[in-house]
This record gives sequence, C-alpha cells and structure tokens, in this order.
Amino acid sequence: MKEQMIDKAIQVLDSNFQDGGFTIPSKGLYPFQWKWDSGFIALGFAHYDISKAKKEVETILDAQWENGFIPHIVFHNDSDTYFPGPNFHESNLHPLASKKYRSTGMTQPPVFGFILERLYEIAKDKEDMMNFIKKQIDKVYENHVYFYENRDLNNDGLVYIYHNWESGTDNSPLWDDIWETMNPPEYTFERRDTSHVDASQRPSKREYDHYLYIIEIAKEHNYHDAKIAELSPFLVLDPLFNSVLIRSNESLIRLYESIGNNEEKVDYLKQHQLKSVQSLNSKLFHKDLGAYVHFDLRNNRQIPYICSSSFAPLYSSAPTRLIAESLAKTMLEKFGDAGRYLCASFDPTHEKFNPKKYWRGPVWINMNWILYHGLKRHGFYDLASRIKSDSLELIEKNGFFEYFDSRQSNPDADSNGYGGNNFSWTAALLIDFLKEEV
Ligand code: 2M8
Repeated sequence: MKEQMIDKAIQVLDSNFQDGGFTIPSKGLYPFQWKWDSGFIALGFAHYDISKAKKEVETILDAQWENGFIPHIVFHNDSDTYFPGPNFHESNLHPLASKKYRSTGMTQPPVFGFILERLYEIAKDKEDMMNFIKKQIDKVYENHVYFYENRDLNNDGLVYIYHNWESGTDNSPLWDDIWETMNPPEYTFERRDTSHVDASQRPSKREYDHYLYIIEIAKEHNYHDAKIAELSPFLVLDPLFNSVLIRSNESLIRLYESIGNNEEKVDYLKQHQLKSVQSLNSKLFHKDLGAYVHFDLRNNRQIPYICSSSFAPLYSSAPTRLIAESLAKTMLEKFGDAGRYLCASFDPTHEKFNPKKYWRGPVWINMNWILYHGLKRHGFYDLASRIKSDSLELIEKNGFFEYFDSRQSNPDADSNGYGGNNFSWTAALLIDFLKEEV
C-alpha cells in the first residue's frame, strides 16, 4: 500500500512539473509557481529526483527582487485559466522588481530556511547538497533581512502581512472583521477558479472585491512598503507567518554555522530571532483561548479566533513548555473530537466554521505537516501520530486533493476531498510523511 501511494504521488508531481523548471500546484486551477507550494513540493521531489528538487528551489529564488523580496506567484507563462494574472498585478511598478520574471507584488510564508535544511537531511549525497545550499542560502537570508528591515513596524521582531493572500489561509473567517471595515467597489472581472472547482468550496465574489481592492491600493503606490504600511486596510501580524520565519531563522543559523565564515549573518539572525520569539509569546499568545492569535495592526485589535495557524508556532522554538501544553490541549479539545480528522483549518466549535469551504474549515496537508513536526518537537507524540495517520487516511481514501472535510462521516458528499485534484503539495508531503525515517 505504502509503495503504491508513493508511486501515485510521484505521478502527480511529475505531471505537474513544467519545462521551465517549476511545478504548478494543480492543473487549470493554479497554472504558475507559488512560493510556499514550491518549498513543500521540493521536499517530495528530494526523495526520488534530487535534481528536480534543486531546480524547483533555484527557480523560485531566481525570481527574487533586488530588495530581497520573493513574490508569492511567479508567472512563468501566459496561462489564461487563472485570475488575477500578471497584467492585474503589474509587479514591474516596483523599481526593484525582477526584470526577468513577472510576478505578484505580495509574498507568502518564508519556508525556504527550513526547506533547505530538510533537503540536506533527505539528500543522499550530502556534499552535493551542501554545495547547492551554499549557492542558494544568501538569497533566503536576504529575504529574511527584507522582512525585518521593511515589515517590522514596531521594531519588535514581528513582521506584518498586508494581504490575506500573503497568509496562505486566504478566506479564513479571521479576515471577516477586517472586510467589515472596508467598502471596496464592485469590480467587474471574470473568475476562473469557479470554472475548475465548485463555487461552494471557494471564496465569494464579494470577498474577491476586497482582495483586489487591497492590491489596487498597493499598486497606486508602486508596491512601496512604507506606503503599504501606512495605507493598506489589511495589516496583520500572523502567528503562522511569523513562526515560519522563526523556524527558518533557526535553520539558517544552523546551516551558516556548519558552512562557517558567516558570523555577521548569524549574529543578525540571532538578534532578530530573540526579539521575534519574545514578541510572538508576549503579543500573540492568548492565554484564555490557549492559542496564538492574529493581531490586526490597522484597527489595533486582536483577532480572537482559533485556527490551524494558531498552533503553527509549535514547529518553532518559540513556545515555552506551558504554552506548548496549552496548545496541545486546545487542539485536542476543540479540533480533535472522536468523529473528526485532525486538523481543521478553523475552530470546528465556532459558528463561522464551514467544513467544505476552502480555508474556513477543511483540513490542509501542508498545515498538517507543520503541525505534525511541531507536536513531535515538543513531545506530543500521540497527537503527532494522529495527525500523520489522519493525513495519510484522508489521501488514501479520497485522492490527492487540495483540502479535505474533517468530518469522518460526511453527510454532504461521497468524498471528503475538495478543491483541486492531483494537488502537488498533497503528493509531495505524502511522500515526505511515508519516507520519514530519512
Ligand atoms: C491558494 O491561494 C491562491 C492565491 O494565492 C488562490 O486561491 O488563488 C492558497 O491555498 C495558497 O495558500 C496556495 O499557496 C495557493 C496555491 O496552492 O492556493
């Protein structure tokens, strides 16, 4: 069974790999290269085709801007199956944008620090992989410097995101209260996603109006960071984004230390790391909820909802023993009842929970991978192995879907699999889960 699943996953990845040296998340629905998808995808390749793994990382990092920024989508081709595409985003408005690639002017969680380290763990030829890492690591470091120098508004080590698409958890109920503070125009545009996926599983038209409006504001100011920080109606501290940054700092520090002769960079990372960890715990951990929460900087208020991002800091060194225990307890009590697969993307006990709709409830395999490693790191082995076996069961029973219904007996559909099928990070992370002894 294990070998069969791996073979199927390899087929998915190989058929999503493109001539340009990058992998699309899913045919039709997502026809370009996405930043954090790319990192997870590289892990899958690394177990059976190391050159594709390296190519994937090399290609996305090649799209880095001169200021260290790495965009969330790189438009390698002219597909018209996705909206909004390159002509809407107009990354060339920014004076330091890549001249080689068209892209968006927003980013996604900075996964590449820990991706490089995991690639080293997986690679059989360590010397070859270390040579590759030596060539790429400064780009990842410059990306972290970009965040700390441009997005750390309060100089406390926490970096903001200015768009829900930067969070990766696009239409989470987390953002609903922010949408209430805005009144964007009703744009006329042709959605493409709903011609690939049932509309009940995707964001609404009105939600898209908000998404586009934030981009329009950023574009009016040529994607200038300081202007965005001043004017964007969406300005949020996200525990997922920040803990991924912290976790990637850890990896960069370890890798630079083993490469040697990089003291300045290591010092810079260590100093910022200290502040990031302290602030994450003091500003984003919500004691009463027993979870990390988001903070809305624009409206100066906490966003007091629990979602899978609330537990992501477990993947980093940030949580103290007490915090880690409290996170595991909250996850088990709210997300882990007997009839449910772990881990729903939004609090299943909350009225805003929707088991079928995109990031408003379904289980996502990339989040499960982060939570699995986080729980294990902090010694919660039972919960960790439940997340792993739930992930494998969901994929085995339903296929390589983008997201899954967390209800074990699902009254609404024959399958628990939703969104895009033959989805790359689902396939890649299944391989990494099954080959874990490496
Ligand atoms: C989803 O986001 C894109 C926009 O970036 C979309 O809905 O069009 C999210 O799940 C995001 O986290 C993911 O990286 C992307 C591609 O898989 O799809």
